[in-house]
Amino acid sequence: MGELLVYINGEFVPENEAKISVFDHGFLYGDGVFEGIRAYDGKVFKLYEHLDRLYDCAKVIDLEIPITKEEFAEAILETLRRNGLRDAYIRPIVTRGIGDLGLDPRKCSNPSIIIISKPWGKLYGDLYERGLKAVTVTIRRNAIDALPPNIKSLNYLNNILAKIEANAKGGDEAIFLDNSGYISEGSGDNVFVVKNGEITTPPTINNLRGITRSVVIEIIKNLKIPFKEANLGLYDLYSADEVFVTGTAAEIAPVTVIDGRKIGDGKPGEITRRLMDAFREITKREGVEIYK
Ligand code: PXG
Repeated sequence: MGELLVYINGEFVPENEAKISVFDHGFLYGDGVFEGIRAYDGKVFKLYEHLDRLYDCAKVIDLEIPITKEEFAEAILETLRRNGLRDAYIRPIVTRGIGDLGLDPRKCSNPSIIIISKPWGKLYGDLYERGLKAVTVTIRRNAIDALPPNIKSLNYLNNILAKIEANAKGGDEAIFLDNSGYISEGSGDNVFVVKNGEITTPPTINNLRGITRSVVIEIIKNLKIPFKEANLGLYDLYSADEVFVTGTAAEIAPVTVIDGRKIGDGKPGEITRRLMDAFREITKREGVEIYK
């Protein structure tokens, strides 16, 4: 396969020529929104759910995406076709566009639309079998009244600071608390806790409304496993029988150590495994066909 093509504002450009202006406010200020989507075996998983979130996030930052959702979906599918991809990671990005060096978004008249796609396998390699070591981090998740964590914006510095701290502490993933001390989420995934057969995850006021989170909640309900959304604290994390994280990149990943404490017996739990199996089945079965 030759060089992959990147969609930029309606054109397909080879990767090494895929460039954006230094005056784009996405670059200058992290002013824009993005998505991370996966395709499994020729089908894009939850394509319209990701596009709904992208358009909602754009609305929240008062950015009008200049093409329709249907056109965006087609642009994603066409990007995958031109690259001959069946299993892929897809990164749609919409920035405020080119403006001047001031931060006033009214100076930006044309949002930039970019779609990158790559072949991509498992995020955490053999950690799906062994489990992740997670660490809680000192840096708090963006306050909901400062930069709502529900916005999947190009400004990921909060998440990157968490990742830096996790790396320094030898963790595979960071777990954020919010300013009240409640569990928020991972640097790029949502957090679930299993205790006495019941699964709990925090409500989505202090974390991203993960698409994988929604899929996992549906699986939990179909399997008739007791479930609730509730605020969680450090106590609930450390004393859990099982903990796992969910995300497009991570899929479902067991967490077996948090801050040096073994979770349950220190091995990926039974319920987590059942959910991982069910999730794999759904991603095989469902999705928008790329090559019709
Ligand atoms: N929280 C945050 C902060 C995220 O960035 C999730 C939760 C999970 O959401 P989804 O909709 O994916 O279930 C995310 C998503 C990466 C990468 O390269 C990270 C995400 C998505 C795609 C790639 O690490 N995070």
